[in-house]
Amino acid sequence: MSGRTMRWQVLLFVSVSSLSTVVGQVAYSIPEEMSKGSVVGNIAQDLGINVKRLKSGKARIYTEDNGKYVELNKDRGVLLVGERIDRETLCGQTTPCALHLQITLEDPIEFYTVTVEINDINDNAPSFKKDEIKFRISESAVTGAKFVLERAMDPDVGVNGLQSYSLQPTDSFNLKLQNQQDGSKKVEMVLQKHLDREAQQHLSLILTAVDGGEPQLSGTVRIEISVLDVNDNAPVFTQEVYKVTIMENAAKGTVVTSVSASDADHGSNGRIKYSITNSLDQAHALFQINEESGEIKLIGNIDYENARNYHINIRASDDGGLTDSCKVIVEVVDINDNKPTINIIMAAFVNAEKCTSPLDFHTGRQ
Ligand SMILES: [Ca+2]
Ligand SMILES: [Ca+2]
Ligand SMILES: [Ca+2]
Ligand SMILES: [Ca+2]
Repeated sequence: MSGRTMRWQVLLFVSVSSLSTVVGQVAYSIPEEMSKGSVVGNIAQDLGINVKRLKSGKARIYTEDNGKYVELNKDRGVLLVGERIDRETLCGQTTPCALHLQITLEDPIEFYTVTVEINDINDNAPSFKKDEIKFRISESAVTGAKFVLERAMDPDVGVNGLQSYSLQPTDSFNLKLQNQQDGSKKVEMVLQKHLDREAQQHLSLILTAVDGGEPQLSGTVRIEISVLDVNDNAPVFTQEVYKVTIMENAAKGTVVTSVSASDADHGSNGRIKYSITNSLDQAHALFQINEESGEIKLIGNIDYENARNYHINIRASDDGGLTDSCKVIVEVVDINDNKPTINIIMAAFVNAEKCTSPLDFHTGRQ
């Protein structure tokens, strides 16, 4: 038996009834969880009864609920703990918690009442039903938004019961506790600053509940937050202007260049489609862009004598309708195809290889 468990108090009241039957009562106070056989009190001494009288009077002990928590040792004249007493099982949240016993003697009949108050010890830590609470919170959630958390339970009473909570870390969420009518607390976390999925997709917090016992006990639950995406980023091209050159005799299907934009959002919010937005010139007739890859191909015939450059306006759009634009400047490189003398020389060169006439070459080029 520890020093602590010896600190019980004894209250004694003895009175004499008008029927000459000695009626006495005694009250003890012990902590819960004392081991079987621990002394509750020296009942013979406290009631002023000789130990021999306990035996000759066939002293018997009764309890309201027939429990065997306390037993009478007639040889020693003491009350002993009959089985371990768990205050939480016996009384729940009710205080004070007490066992009510009667001791009877025969020849002559005597009747005593004994009250054993069971004091709480801090033998339960606050606990949560689950190990983990999951939230899915949009990155567009406004600051001040509240999220109800689970409450902890601590079956002990008074200071040994649940006292307070804390939440870590505190950079994104603060803890808000609100007293309820039933004496418990409503536990909420309040968003303190905007979430940004692009910066942090997942947050882990720890909610801790503590009691006020000595030593203090605590319980924790993990709070796992998945930040849901909203379309808050527009596509961004890697360059505002792309400059390329192309030979005026380039064949249809020639890849002119590729443009590229990126979008920090997730899924369809970050899926980019490219398009040519020119409306007044020939760009649509001459160039085609792959809407998925951004690759630009030549689909018509270009002629240096018609246009020395083309400005292709390109738009990148995500599925949410946010856009960016860039310009592709295509410089056409002259290959001197209108100078007959050179044509004749070239034709002669070609003829030497292909055995065709200069006239054929000119006809063939058109
Ligand atoms: Ca307890
Ligand atoms: Ca406790
Ligand atoms: Ca986006
Ligand atoms: Ca986003």
